[in-house]
Amino acid sequence: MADREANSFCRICMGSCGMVLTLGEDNRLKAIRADREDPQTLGFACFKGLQAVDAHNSPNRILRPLKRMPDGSHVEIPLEQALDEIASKLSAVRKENGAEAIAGYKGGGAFFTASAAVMLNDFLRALGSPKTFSSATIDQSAKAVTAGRMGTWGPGRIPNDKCDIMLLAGTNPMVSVNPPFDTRNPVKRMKEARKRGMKLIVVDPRETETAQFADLFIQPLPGEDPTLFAGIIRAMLDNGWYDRPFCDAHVADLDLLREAVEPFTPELVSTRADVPAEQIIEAARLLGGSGLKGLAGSSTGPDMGPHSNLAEHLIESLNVLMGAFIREGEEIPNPGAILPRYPRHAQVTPAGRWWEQGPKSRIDGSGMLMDEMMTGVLSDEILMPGGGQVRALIVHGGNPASSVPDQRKIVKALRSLDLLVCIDPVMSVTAELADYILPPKMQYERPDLHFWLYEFMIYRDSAFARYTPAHADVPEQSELTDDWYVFWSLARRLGVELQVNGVPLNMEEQPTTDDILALIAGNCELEFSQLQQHSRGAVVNSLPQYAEPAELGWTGRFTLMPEDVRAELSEVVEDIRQKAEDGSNEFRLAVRRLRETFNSVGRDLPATRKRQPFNRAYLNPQDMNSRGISRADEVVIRSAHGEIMAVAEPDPTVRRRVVSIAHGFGGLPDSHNNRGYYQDGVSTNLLLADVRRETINAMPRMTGLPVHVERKAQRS
Ligand SMILES: Nc1nc2c(c(=O)[nH]1)N[C@H]1C(S)=C(S)[C@@H](COP(=O)(O)OP(=O)(O)OC[C@H]3O[C@@H](n4cnc5c(=O)[nH]c(N)nc54)[C@H](O)[C@@H]3O)O[C@H]1N2
Ligand SMILES: Nc1nc2c(c(=O)[nH]1)N[C@H]1C(S)=C(S)[C@@H](COP(=O)(O)OP(=O)(O)OC[C@H]3O[C@@H](n4cnc5c(=O)[nH]c(N)nc54)[C@H](O)[C@@H]3O)O[C@H]1N2
Ligand code: SF4
Ligand SMILES: [Mo]
Repeated sequence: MADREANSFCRICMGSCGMVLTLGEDNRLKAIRADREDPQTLGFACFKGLQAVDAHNSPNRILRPLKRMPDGSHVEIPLEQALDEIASKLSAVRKENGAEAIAGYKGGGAFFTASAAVMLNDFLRALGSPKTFSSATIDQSAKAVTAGRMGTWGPGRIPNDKCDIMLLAGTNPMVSVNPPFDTRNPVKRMKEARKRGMKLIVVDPRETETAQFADLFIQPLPGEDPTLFAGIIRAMLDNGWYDRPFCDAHVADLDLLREAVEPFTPELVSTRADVPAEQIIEAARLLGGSGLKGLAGSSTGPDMGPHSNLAEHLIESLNVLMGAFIREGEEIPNPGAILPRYPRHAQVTPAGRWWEQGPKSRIDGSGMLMDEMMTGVLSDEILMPGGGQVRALIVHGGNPASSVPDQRKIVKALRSLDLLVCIDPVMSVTAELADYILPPKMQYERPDLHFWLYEFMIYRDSAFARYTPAHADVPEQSELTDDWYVFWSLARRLGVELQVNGVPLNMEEQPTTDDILALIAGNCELEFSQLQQHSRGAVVNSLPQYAEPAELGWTGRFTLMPEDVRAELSEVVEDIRQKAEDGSNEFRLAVRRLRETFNSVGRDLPATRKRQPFNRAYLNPQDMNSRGISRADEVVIRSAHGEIMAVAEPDPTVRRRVVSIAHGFGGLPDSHNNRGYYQDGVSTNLLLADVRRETINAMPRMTGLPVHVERKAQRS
């Protein structure tokens, strides 16, 4: 059999790039390229996605289930035996400590496996445990908090391609391929938007690849978003630069907002965030006073800093002030392909504060968001003795030992468990600690659907859906699992039933992955068998949907300054008062993504290692000069919590007093397996504490922290 080509799409990130695969005679992945004819991504693919051949054929890939021996080594065992043993341990934990002692954590690898994206939640719920944690709550869960405190607009925000102006804060979509900007070939979409005249404001401590397109580039100190955005809001309100009719009709408490932002004069904001005062006024004018329609969006920068929920709340308030929403009679761009359609009334659904109902964490009383508990308390949930203490953890496509702040603490917690199971294709730092590692099929070896959980964020202009069959065979001599099979077979062994999309699964006869995907796509207008025929995906429902008028007598309004938000803003005011002049020359840490890795994923691939052998500390060259630091020097970065060593790299795009360094690197701390910085890099989570968490989502502070940076003393 000669080589053959097949269409599929990448499932590493939200980009969902259309790909052309070459399968060899052995039907294994042999080559990959971006699909120029892909209707959505138009020939784009990034470095990470193009490493798929190496990833699938990697010598580092785990090919058979592993069990940890008392001496810490891992030995291969048959899958069914591993599942028997796991089931019996889970059963014992449940009997002894209750269902709540069983928890799960899921990460990117789980979210992007459509058939199993919510299986962990469903499995734990079936067992009677609310304890699903995920990477979402150490990411941008501030967005869910904001929706829950402010309220939401039924038909949604105006689409990107209708924006005359856009503000992007703390996001670099040209590299991260992440919302709020269009994820389908972002560079091309940005160039098109600029060509049709869209104005762009970028707020970032680094002059990013995205900032290079900006008309107005604001480069504040990291961690100052609440101050900066309070200042922009104040300038908008002061000058009447906002959509008054919209706000009169739909905002409950504009006066409270006005009052609360009063202290944030341009002068104060300028000093505190270290940006020119004129830029604050100019941003306010462009957003609200220029007659341009558009929106403000943010990502990890504001959502990981101090007072991240407040920062996000203020940024979203800009959208309300601009009235940046789809209005009555306008079309809903993607009303739902696999997610069900429902009527969209041009009205505000008031703040739901969902976390106030339902189970609460015994650690800090935080409730549930997005059907999950907060990862900020995961370490404590495991370490703190008492009723409900977590004793068993299933990690699905995640790497908490790498991704959770306070690395030493989470590693200590993971080590202390009675049972740790990892569903992961490689020996991640979390897998190193696991009692059982169950290696799954990799992306091109499994049938899949598009990232249906947030499909409207990817397929922005139509009800588009996409299916891919499994194109590549799994490696010879491997015993890999389908991710869902782990949950299905454990549920069966433990005598509980799983449901998919509300439909009970047959627990006697093993379903296929396609059976599960068909249930997930149960609401789709197009029959699943039809969807399977479209190798580049299809618009599955071309009936347009429009924003309907508000319901008669509807009274819901946005709340822009509820009491808890006001209290957080007062804390910021108090902070500023206490150190009125922040004249110290301390640095601040800034989160960032790298082109070549996806969090910890792909780090060990040969081409990646060549470009990013370890995570460099990017510093402004002037700061380096003034401290006698040269390129490739070792520097010590010290926070109030911890200290790491990294290699310095001059980068003029980084503003002064900032150290910009990526997470997702580093071996296990204090372990003999740790190969050291020059092999593995270092975890920035050694610098972060999991205390001083935000209220509601227990979000730790992950950017904008004060750190000290100095050249490492040379040993004589
Ligand atoms: N200090 C600091 N910490 C951070 C961040 C930060 O900016 N700074 N960012 C945070 C954010 S935004 C996030 S989202 C989290 C990421 O948190 P995680 O999702 O926990 O971390 P990843 O490193 O992305 O781990 C993904 C895991 O999935 C595995 N995997 C890859 N492909 C597959 C697959 O097909 N199937 C399965 N089952 N597994 C697969 C990978 O091998 C890897 O171990 O980190 C957070 N932590
Ligand atoms: N190549 C690549 N792509 C990825 C990932 C990856 O690891 N690599 N990770 C994926 C994941 S899990 C996520 S969540 C998304 C994240 O997507 P993005 O949020 O777009 O991630 P970044 O590219 O790091 O952009 C964050 C920006 O915030 C800036 N910043 C840092 N601190 C602050 C601050 O306090 N305030 C402000 N205003 N800005 C600040 C940084 O300089 C950086 O430019 O990316 C996804 N895509
Ligand atoms: S941007 Fe890169 S990693 Fe993301 S889907 Fe596209 S090719 Fe894959
Ligand atoms: Mo993320």
